[in-house]
Amino acid sequence: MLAPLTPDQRMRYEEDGYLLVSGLIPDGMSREAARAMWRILHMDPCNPATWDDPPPGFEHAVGANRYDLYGVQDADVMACCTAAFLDATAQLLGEPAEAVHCPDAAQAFHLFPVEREWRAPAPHVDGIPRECAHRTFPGPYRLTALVYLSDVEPHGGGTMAWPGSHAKIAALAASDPEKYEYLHQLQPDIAALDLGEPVELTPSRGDVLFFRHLWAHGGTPNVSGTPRLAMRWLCSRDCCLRWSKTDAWNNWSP
Ligand SMILES: O=C(O)CCC(=O)C(=O)O
Repeated sequence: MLAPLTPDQRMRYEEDGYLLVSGLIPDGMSREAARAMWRILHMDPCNPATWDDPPPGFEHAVGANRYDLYGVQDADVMACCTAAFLDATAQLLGEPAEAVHCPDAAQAFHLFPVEREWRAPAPHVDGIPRECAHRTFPGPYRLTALVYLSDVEPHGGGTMAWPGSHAKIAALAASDPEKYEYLHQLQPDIAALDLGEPVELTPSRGDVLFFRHLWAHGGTPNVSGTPRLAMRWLCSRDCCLRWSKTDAWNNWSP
């Protein structure tokens, strides 16, 4: 086991509910993964005129100008799932490295520029769609990760983070287990909690954001001139069925 995280990083993950690990994906690997994403998008990173053509296979959320594609298995993208990444995952879970299995695909989710005023998003936790009927405890996942594949400047689509929110949200859920049996029942009452001041993350290419179940976060509008490229891992194995995403893919849930 490489044990890439320091005791201080592990402590911050426990306290804050998330950890942004700078440069966890080596520079050359994240560069090739970003190139692969542009190939898959059929767009030229240097030519904004190509950013308006709908890329094949992607879902497009018009308001956020966000493009999603499930099941990316390009070799340069999958190479970002390094031994160090898996070992960092194991460290945060407090488990031996062998306990963490590899994902077998990625979900690309890229935030393209929008022309509007930047506004902070409302906090949410993951796993809330009503149709998924995920129970609040133990939840569909223990830890998940976002991998950034571009450098993000302020108001350029960096994820909004609420440090320590997981503990406050868990306390709310535990205060009335019947009322908050399912995550979709808990989500509406999160807005009324005092979660403290959020932090707008400004990650760089190759950074990884790890976060735990019930940690509040939000996607922000990208009002910069540069697309924000990112991905999270998917898995087709039965062990990840508890956080199913599409017919073919589950969210990777180590
Ligand atoms: O795009 C982001 O930065 C955050 C995405 C998000 O909120 C989510 O995946 O639940």
